Amino acid sequence: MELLEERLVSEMGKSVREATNEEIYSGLLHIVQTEAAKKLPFEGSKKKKVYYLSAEFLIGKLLSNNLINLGMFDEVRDLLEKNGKEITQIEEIEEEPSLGNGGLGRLASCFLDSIATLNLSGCGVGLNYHLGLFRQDFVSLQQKAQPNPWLNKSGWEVKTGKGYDVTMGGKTYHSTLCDLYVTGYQSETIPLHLFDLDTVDESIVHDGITFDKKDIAKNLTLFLYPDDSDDDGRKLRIYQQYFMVSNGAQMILDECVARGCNLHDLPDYAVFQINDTHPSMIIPEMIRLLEERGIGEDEAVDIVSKCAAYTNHTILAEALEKWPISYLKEIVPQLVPIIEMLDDRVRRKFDDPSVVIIDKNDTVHMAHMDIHYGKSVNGVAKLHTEILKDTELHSFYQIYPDKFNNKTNGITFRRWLLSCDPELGKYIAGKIGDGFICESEKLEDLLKYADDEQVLEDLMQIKDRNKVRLAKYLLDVKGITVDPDSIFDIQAKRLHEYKRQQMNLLWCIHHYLDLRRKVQAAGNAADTASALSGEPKVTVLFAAKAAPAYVIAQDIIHAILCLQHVIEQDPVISKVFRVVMVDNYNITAAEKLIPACDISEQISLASKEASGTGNMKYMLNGAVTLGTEDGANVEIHQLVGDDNIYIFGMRSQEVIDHYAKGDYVSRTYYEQDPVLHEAVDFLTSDEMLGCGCSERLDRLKNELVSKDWFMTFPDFEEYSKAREQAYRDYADRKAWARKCLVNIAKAGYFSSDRTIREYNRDIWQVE
Ligand code: 26Q
Repeated sequence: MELLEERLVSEMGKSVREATNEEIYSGLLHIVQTEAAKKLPFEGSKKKKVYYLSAEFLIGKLLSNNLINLGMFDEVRDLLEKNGKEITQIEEIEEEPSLGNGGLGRLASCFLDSIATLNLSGCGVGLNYHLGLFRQDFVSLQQKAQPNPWLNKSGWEVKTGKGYDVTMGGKTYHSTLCDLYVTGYQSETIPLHLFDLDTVDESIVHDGITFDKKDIAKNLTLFLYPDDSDDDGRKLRIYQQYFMVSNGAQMILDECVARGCNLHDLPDYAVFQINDTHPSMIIPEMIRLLEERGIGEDEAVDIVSKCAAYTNHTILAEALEKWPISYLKEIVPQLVPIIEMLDDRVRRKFDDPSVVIIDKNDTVHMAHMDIHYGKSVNGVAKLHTEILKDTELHSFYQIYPDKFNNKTNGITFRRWLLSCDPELGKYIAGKIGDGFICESEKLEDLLKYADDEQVLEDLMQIKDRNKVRLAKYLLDVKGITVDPDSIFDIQAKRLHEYKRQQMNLLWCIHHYLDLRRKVQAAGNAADTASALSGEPKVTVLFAAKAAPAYVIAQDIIHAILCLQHVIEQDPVISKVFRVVMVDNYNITAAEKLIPACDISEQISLASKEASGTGNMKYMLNGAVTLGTEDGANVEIHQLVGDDNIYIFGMRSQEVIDHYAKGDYVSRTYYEQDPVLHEAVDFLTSDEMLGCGCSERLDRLKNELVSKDWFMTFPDFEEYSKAREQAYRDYADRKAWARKCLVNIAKAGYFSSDRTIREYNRDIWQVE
């Protein structure tokens, strides 16, 4: 204690009591950095290393997480308290590094935590975006995207002084490399290498997030994924990707040579995990660099094919990256002959147009290159991997059955339990010991308390306090009032039609109309109060960012905000039912929402959500899932059993069959189901149009009635029934608590430590 206080005081030059929150933050940051650096492994102590290549790392705030991993959190919290300060206020100083869009980027960050925790030899490789994923504001009930700087105050980045030359579009750029330290839990630190360009100029951004997409020297690492709705945006994406992998490949070769590799034996020194196709150009780039260093073509292809491994995160066709070869000729002409050579080898071996790399329209299929020239292809949940093998990648599965494998996603329990819900973490440790933190399946020991009334009540009280904590956060930070004494039913994730926020919205409309009918039937004021007295009190929380170019997603956000507004105008109904859209969903908001959740909405159209990882976070924090048999929900269902989850809707095979036959007609449902009809019509009712934009609301209604590509109508009735059943069950506090306990106890399987052990066992084989 003395030591920490002395260090902090000497960092700040004043006592803890006198210091401002900013000064304490900086002081702690320096101490954490020093401690983290001491735990970097000695480079060269282990031969083989995994390079986790990813265009996204959704890191989240670092201070508390690092304090926990370094075993300093409690000491720091107590020291601050002793001096009249609160750790939560210090946390607020930090700007969140949002260098990712959603699931894929957050997964990459959880994986680095687990690689470090398991003391495996590895690192992350990515880009140092100056502006993270846009900040979302709501203006006139619509999403407005604003720049999201994080570097100014950060201080977490360590300039390495290293850098490489990268030639693209006829010019050579010299990179700079900064590292972030990723601390493991009571273990080593590993680096996240983020490449950058010194000439990037934040002042070119204007009017929200608009900027000159052609000025590569100024914009290369300016933004996470610029809008790729136009050609210049798409080309900038290729520049970013190549910059990332060329730097990465040069660094890998340097490091391996320094560890004693002679390049012929590169597969004994390096494995690169390709996180979706965004880093796929590492394959031709590495072949090019090996050839430049004197290795023959056949051998270079062979070496790279033994080092590369590819993870697929989506089966949505529109998200599979395909680039016109003309773009590559313009930006990375040095790779084109290599990609053509790789394609030629495929064509000579297989007489099947569905497995070529360059198709008849001169489009390059990045995933195809990964599968032919990587040693492993994995999906991210059992169902997802089966669908890849049976349908999307079936021809490849027939050629390379042994390359395909499943790695069900996981989450780090350090951030997603210990850090976001410290009270629950401590409580569990008090009951079953803290072994579960690293041996997650020990959480099952909690099951022995499944019928212990005291434990069940304790769990509910922790949840109640988390709901109060969320209510306070929403009020302080977002100016939103919610009633902690209501069911918190939450859907927080990127806005995408396949995730079906619009189906949740339709149910909310339906529920509102039902309540309104009950109030109207009651007539006078005294009766109104009793008309709603038996109703469950429910707060539906949405949080979602929509890609700026994704029009219908913006429309859905607008419709949710309009409904929120309409209900807020109704003082009677809003006592028992509220819809709240939380702005600017990010890791920080997730860490507040998840511990406070009662019902976790995981309602994607079956077959569309590769895995989901939010579903796992809610489960671990004692929420009950309301979901479809999709992604990892299937595995959650198997683990907790029918009584501890609410499953509804079409199964994946049924959905796949409908798409194959093209026989789904949404209008029929609209015409035949009066409840659905009424809810859909409300989108363009006088109340909604009174505050909303008719163009957006008309378009959304029309989209649903004439297309509904993600089949919300056929699932609507079962969804409503399951949801209403969950609300009724919630009334039995003890029975509900038991469901929460079983969910927590069974969540051990979803630790990213388990996932990373499997990657290492089956693909990486690093020490
Ligand atoms: C592709 C082409 C052009 C522009 C952008 C993209 C692009 C960008 C981001 C494609 C995909 C992404 C991100 C995908 C993603 O986050 N997928 C999610 O990955 C999670 C981790 O495996 C899964 O849990 C989710 O189910 C999956 O949706």
